Amino acid sequence: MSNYHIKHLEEYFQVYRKSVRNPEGFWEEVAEEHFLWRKKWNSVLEWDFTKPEIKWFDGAQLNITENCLDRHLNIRGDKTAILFEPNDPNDPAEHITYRQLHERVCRYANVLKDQGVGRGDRVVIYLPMIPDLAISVLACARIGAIHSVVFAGFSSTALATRINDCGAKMVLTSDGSYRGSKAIDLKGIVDEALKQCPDVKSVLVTKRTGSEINMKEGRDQWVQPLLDKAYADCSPEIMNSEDPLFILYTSGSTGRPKGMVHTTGGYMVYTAYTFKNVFQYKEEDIYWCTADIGWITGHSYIVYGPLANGATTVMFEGVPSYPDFGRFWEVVQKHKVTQFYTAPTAIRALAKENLDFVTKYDLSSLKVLGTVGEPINEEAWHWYNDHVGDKKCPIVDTWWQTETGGILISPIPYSTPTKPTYATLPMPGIQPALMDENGKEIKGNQVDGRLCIKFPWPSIARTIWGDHARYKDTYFSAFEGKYFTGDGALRDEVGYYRITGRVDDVIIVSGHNLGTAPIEDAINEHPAVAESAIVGFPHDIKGNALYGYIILKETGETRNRENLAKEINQLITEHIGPIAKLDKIQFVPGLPKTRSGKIMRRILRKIASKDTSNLGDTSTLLNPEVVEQIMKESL
Ligand code: 6R9
Repeated sequence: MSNYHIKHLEEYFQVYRKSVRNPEGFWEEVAEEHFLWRKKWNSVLEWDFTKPEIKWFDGAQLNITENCLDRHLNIRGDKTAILFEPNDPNDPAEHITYRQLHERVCRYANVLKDQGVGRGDRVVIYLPMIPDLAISVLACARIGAIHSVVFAGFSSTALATRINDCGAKMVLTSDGSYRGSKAIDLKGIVDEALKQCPDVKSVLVTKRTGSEINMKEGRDQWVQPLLDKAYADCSPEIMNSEDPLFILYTSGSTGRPKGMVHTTGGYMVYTAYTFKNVFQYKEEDIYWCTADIGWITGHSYIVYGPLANGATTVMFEGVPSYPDFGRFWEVVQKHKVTQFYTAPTAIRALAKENLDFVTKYDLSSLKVLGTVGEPINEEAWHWYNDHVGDKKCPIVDTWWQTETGGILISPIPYSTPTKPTYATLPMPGIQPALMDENGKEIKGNQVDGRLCIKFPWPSIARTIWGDHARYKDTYFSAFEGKYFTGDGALRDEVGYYRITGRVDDVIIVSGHNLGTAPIEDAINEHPAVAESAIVGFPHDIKGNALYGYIILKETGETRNRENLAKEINQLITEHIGPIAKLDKIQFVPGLPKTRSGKIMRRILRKIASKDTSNLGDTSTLLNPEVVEQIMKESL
């Protein structure tokens, strides 16, 4: 029996049991049979969640791009690796074969080397969803540089914070980017950010929109002429299994983003393994994940997982609503997509539109549908199942995180019977536990609690860049000896998991994780603002939207409220990006606080969701009169 490809439920249970009984033996077999190592490991796993320290395949040597590119050249060199579908449907799609991708990555890698980038150096990539994004990611990996992709929708301040946090000396970007009918001045945002980043010595620019931009003498260069001159082969840097592959930032409960560090060997093994099984990937498939490579989903399931399996992975530059709401389905029909992986927020937005946008296309190529990023509501699940999958395609509701590197809980198509809103069963090697508030594990079924993982898996993040104490504090301190996910979950009568949402101060808006603290920090910069608190409230399309409670300084009290609200959202756009704008702003005289001075967000959440019949335990509330007034004036 091969552990690598699960084909039915019985086999899943067998493999799962084996993976839990002997995790090291299990992952060793997978790693040995399916990957190219330059040197074998000394030990499969060393771990200690109290330090915390986790090492997979320690002592092994490899280059992940050899696994994603070189080893495919003889068997599938002329197969499409990346199928690029541009923003404008009238522009031709680009089929980049494995051979071409190999060459382009090598050229890009040589350019980076010429610019003085080497092993262990950090490179920030701020590019839209164009081939150079995937190519430059792989080029970094080729030479052992650590990539840190920053989603190209982030503001200049957010970009600067990330560049400085990881100490990058080089930034890769483009002149501009397309978003539906709009062109965005990306280079302008980079220029603005770099005013705060004195260490950045060089910026390479890909031409995309052809718009006028500034090129700073001695710092900025167009990348194409350099690529044209570069040598088309670049031997891979031989990396250790535990060398960092990339840093990817995620929000936390304080203002500073957390640079999650992923390493090489374990990440490769786990993302490839889960890609194969969760999408039941077969050689002739055309797989499409609509995420941006700026998020973990894009790293693991557009780039590394698919390419490690020799798959054809679609890279889509556009948006679901341009030129109209049929765009996704037009692309599925055009490229005969077999696996389609998207976010609940996109499904909800499309489900709201006329069904003709879906029915007019032939979606019969589809075999598996996936969702990720937030809990999917039942209505959206059924719409996806009925109208996109024609009730024939299993839906994989995949639960995982930036920190986990790969999918941890998900059905396996044609094996696990699906159940709407349930991520169902753990992947092989994943040992979930539900914990109560006192730190005790809740055994048995039909229970709910805080979701932890008891045992390491190969793609768990190893640390937070530059702040191991915070890594320990955030993930390994709440429940001793366990990784705490920050999510709540329930386990039903057959042991299926349903993720109920975050239990911390992170709000997921349209699939983007937003920490409340950085948004509040941005608002509090406004000279008229004394204090603020942000909570989420249910929103039909975005899943959650943001509701801001804002206390004005006395000097601000006389200002026009509408203008103030606009200025506040402007500040948020500048500091974080437009995704973090507040849908509702209520100016309040005070905030509900505990006697120890903590804002009682629970109460604010209830008011924002118009669910005030029972505010729960208010015995520690210091100022009930404020709550009365906030309720009276709520929006
Ligand atoms: C991959 C990704 C992680 C948080 C996670 C959880 C939520 C992700 C989910 C889901 C319910 C799913 N989440 N997938 N909630 N069902 N299938 O999204 O990573 O951006 O780090 O977000 O997203 O709350 O903790 P990331």
